[in-house]
Amino acid sequence: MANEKNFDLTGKVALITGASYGIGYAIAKGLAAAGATIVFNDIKAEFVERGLKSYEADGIKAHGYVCDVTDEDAVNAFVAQVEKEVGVIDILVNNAGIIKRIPMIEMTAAEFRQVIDVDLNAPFIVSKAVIPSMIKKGAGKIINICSMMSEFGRETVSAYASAKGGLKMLTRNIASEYGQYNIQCNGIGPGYIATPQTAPLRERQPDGSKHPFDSFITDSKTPAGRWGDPSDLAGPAVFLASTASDFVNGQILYVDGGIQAYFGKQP
Ligand code: NAP
Ligand code: GCO
Repeated sequence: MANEKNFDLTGKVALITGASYGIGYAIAKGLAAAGATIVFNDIKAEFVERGLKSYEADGIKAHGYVCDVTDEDAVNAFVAQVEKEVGVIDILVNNAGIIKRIPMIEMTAAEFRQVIDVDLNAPFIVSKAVIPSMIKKGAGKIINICSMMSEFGRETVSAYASAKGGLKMLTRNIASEYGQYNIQCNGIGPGYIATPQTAPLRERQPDGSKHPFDSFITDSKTPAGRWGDPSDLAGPAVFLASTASDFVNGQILYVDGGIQAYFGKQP
């Protein structure tokens, strides 16, 4: 049936930013399994190469490019190149991100700006670059990778929380402004996921015991009692990339093992 809504992404081109490993890679793998053609970028050539090898090993023919998502001219040239070499981007996942864990009064304005640049300005830049072709095509899906910090604060992450809170509102605004063109923009808010970004929070202590933050996440904050695996994000991403979610717009889907629902382990 022509109007049937489903999870099939056959024939769709998906760009996942910063997807040579980590959450982006797992989301790309999920989208590929649903039929999408995968395009990804990374800021460093060596990581694009490494990513291409991983995709190949997983039986996925991905297209990898070097591009810094904070550089507007580079992003515009990159999107034009993808449209020419692979096709119009049907699905954009704004995944590339950084974090700096520094107490706010010790953080420089330059460090704060750098986080805002990658985690908030870049999703604006990349979305802006793909939306015109989505409008022409009459459909498009944008998924912004938000965070627990889109809702909560915590010590040392002022820049990250400001950026991810802003990204939630950029998500709602893209939905509001471009929903009329059949473009859906939603967010995924991962809980604490085991990737290189969070590795410092799971480092073993000199005496071999668990990092206190690791215990905090598994024993006090997450009803599931574990860290998330990047693969936990694949299904939600397929949903938000597919026609199954055509009437879902401007939402943040928290994939967090229950953190957002929970007051914390009672003493
Ligand atoms: P990660 O392991 O650090 O991977 C981030 C990726 O983004 C890397 O491939 C990195 O490339 C790339 N990147 C950084 N700056 C870039 C730039 N300017 N241009 C292009 N690529 C760039 O992080 P992750 O844990 O997979 O996180 C992915 C996303 O999910 C981020 O937005 C993060 O904030 C968000 N998130 C993570 C968690 C978690 O618990 N892990 C939870 C919630 C949200 P290089 O390696 O070359 O620097
Ligand atoms: C932190 C984390 C964050 C989280 C994530 C939660 O220091 O609080 O590293 O990056 O992992 O964003 O959703």
